[in-house]
Amino acid sequence: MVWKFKYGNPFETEAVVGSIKETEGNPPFGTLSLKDGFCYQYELSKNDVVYGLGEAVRGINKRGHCYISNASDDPNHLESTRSIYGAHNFIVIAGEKNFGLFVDYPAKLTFDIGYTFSDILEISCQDANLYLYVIEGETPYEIVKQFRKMIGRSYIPPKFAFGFGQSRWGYKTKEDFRKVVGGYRENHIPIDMVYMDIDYMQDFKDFTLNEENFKDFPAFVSEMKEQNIRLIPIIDAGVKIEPGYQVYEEGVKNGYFCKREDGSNFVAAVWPGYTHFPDVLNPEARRWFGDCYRILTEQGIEGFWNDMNEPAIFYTPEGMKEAYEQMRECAEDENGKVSVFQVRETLVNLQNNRKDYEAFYHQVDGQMVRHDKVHNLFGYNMTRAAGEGFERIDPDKRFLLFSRSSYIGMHRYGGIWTGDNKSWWDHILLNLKMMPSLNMCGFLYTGADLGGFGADATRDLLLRWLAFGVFTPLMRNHAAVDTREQECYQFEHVEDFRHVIEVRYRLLPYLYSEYMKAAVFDDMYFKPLSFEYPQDTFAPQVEDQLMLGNEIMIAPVYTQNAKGRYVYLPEEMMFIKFMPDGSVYEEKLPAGHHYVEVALNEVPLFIRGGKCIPVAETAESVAELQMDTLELLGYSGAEYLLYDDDGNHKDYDNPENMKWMKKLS
Ligand code: MIG
Repeated sequence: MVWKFKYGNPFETEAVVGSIKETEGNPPFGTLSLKDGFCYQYELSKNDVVYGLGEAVRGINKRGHCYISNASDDPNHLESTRSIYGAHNFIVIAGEKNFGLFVDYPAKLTFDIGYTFSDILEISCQDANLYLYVIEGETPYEIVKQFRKMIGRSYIPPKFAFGFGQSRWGYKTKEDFRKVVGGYRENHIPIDMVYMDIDYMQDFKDFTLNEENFKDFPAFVSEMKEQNIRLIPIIDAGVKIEPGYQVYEEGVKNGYFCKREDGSNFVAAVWPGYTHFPDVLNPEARRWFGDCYRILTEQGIEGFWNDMNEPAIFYTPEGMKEAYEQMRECAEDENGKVSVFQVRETLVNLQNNRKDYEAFYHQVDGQMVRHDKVHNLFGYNMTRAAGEGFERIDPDKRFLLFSRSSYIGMHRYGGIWTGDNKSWWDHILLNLKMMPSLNMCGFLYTGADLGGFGADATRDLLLRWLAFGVFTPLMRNHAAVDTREQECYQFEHVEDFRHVIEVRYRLLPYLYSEYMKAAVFDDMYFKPLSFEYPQDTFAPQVEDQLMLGNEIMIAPVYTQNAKGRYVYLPEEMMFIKFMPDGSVYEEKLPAGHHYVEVALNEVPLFIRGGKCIPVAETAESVAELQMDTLELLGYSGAEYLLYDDDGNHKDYDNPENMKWMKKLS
């Protein structure tokens, strides 16, 4: 059962597909006030759990803190951080009553989930112009499935995107890329993708290539493809202001950039220096920006990552002018009236300043819409631009696409990566907790920067993180410039890394099959334990284990120097470890609490009672995977429904993609 309420004059975000009849009046649960903006309250019962919010810090159970939907380029993902890149306004209350709430509102929105008062859930925002959806269901899992039907099928990447990828901010030349590919191929560590960060561009101009370093780029793309490597370039939101640069000229000529109130093009500094933002909320401009991707697809590129699309702003000329004035005042000031600290504050606040977001406009249906009113839709529509562009470029082909910023609705066009985490043990756990929440909001193709983006990775951290990353649809090692090099071959005993990544490829038929079933049937790939075991009293408290697909549970090790971990089994399961010598350790464990030993170079998982999973022989790339020599692991007599297809086309609903397999002994 779904209720849709309309308050004021909402902006059409197109998060929800298809039409749902509107209901008049008040939501069936909780209380609503429209006096001072929008304020919804619900009194939580003692044991109620609150799920959702997609990309956010803290637990799978979101109760006990305050979160703000306000797409932000913030590289500090701390417990106290209230906003990061995504704005995913969907929560599920589970307990006394079970219901979901989706607040379709593209500006700043606050979720106070038992923060101010421990039993009060309060959702509030300034303008009461929004749609509120209330979804009732038997269980939180049922509610999520209903919601997922409302928002449309999740994005499906090509199969190669389920391979392993290496990235680093700082690769500049063909030689840099060849070195990375060589490092993997020579050590026989499987890999399918190498990511190109901003340094491949000429002066950080979107859809250009550095003229000196990437002469004859199509030949280089083929050279890589011959080794089963896809190059995946980054695209940033800001288009460099530079007369003569084609993308800039076209945007200016056609009025496709975001405008100031006076109609001039809004200017913001990002990596290229001063840029304009493509007005991706305007369908015509979106079409144009999407078509720009063709410049690279025509050279053989099959995947992209969209960055800086909150959109991030380093500073604007207006902000800079004020800051200079203050600096001058401070320098000339003899009575200490302007403190240096005040100046420092001003300089820090140049970045991602609210004032700047209030100073530009989008053109939607002939109306000028002030950016801050629709702020959370920028990354969504930049990625939608690309996704719609690919449909025109080649309607039968799947492209790899993921974004940093997002809003619900974007899940139909691309995946996301979770942005600038750190090489911290805590962030392995944060990575794990975000995954099911993201799945609830439709984002299935997701993953974190494995090994951590900021700070220096250690060998053990990377190994443990990869042993979790084996299971995330997007499996990418990425790091920031000036951090310790963390490509797998940079560490001693490379064979351990080879083994862990080989397990990814061995499991790929299963992981791909479960991903595809989740996408095609609007289901979840990662689930909290409580979704599978709604009657279990411990399950809702488990925050460091996940159900994956219908057959397995995962429980990664995420503490340094640990030799294993405690794990909770809601039912009997088969404990599996992929051992470094290629063998598989199996042990049936009864329901309950256990301590399991897991060495740094082993990959653990648990097969649910009576189930089995397909496992392949390892391969060095997805293209080399043998699908005709699959073996089944798990309980004898168990059956498994395998989904498979060619991985490139969109024939998802063909019944021939599914076949039953049976484990005989
Ligand atoms: O201001 O392109 O999150 O993955 O390496 C930093 C450089 C810009 C932020 C992305 C990160 C990427 C980096 N980018």
